Amino acid sequence: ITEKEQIRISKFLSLVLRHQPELIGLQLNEQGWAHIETLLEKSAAYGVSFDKQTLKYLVATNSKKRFAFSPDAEYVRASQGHSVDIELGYKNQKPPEILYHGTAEKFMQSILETGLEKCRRQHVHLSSTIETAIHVGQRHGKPVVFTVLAQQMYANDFSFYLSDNGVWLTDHVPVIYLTIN
Ligand code: HQG
Repeated sequence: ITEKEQIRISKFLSLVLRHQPELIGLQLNEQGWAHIETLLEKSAAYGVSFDKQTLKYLVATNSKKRFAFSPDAEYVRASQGHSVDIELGYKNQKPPEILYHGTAEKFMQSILETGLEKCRRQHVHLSSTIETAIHVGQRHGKPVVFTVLAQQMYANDFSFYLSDNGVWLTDHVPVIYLTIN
């Protein structure tokens, strides 16, 4: 399998496991899991063919570990990044003192007015390092990084979740907890 093909299938998996399962007639369960055999069948019928071996390889080698298998290895899901309404089931836990959010300069003004919103996704995504935040921000334009006073938020009863692939998630970050890095 070529690298180009790997990227194509990974992007397709992000699309159907995070945003549009209905595109191929796939159903995710309440925790976002897709039955692997069904996923393979429906993908092939849609014109994106890959076997279980390839799926295992992609899940294992994915640069951001975006996908995970269920303990019984019958199901696969995206570990974060969803726009579809599912319940990932991560436990609320105490975050590090500081987390970072990378975004683009063009969103700065709006963020300083309303805080960080989840927009199309199910959560606001936060990074534990500035480097990662810069990468996330670059996807949208000239990057800027906000520092989030995560532990202060937690002390004030905001919930934080750590995804299986190390991304911190929360529902909303009010402006008072934000500074520009
Ligand atoms: C911005 C990638 C205006 C927010 C990454 C972001 C991440 C506001 C954009 C994951 C705003 C939404 C998520 C406000 C937030 N006004 N703009 N009040 N509040 N925004 O893509 O965090 O590669 O939905 O700053 O690594 O960029 O896909 O979120 O720029 O983990 O696996 O609205 O996606 O992972 O953009 O990225 P996104 P994100 P993957």
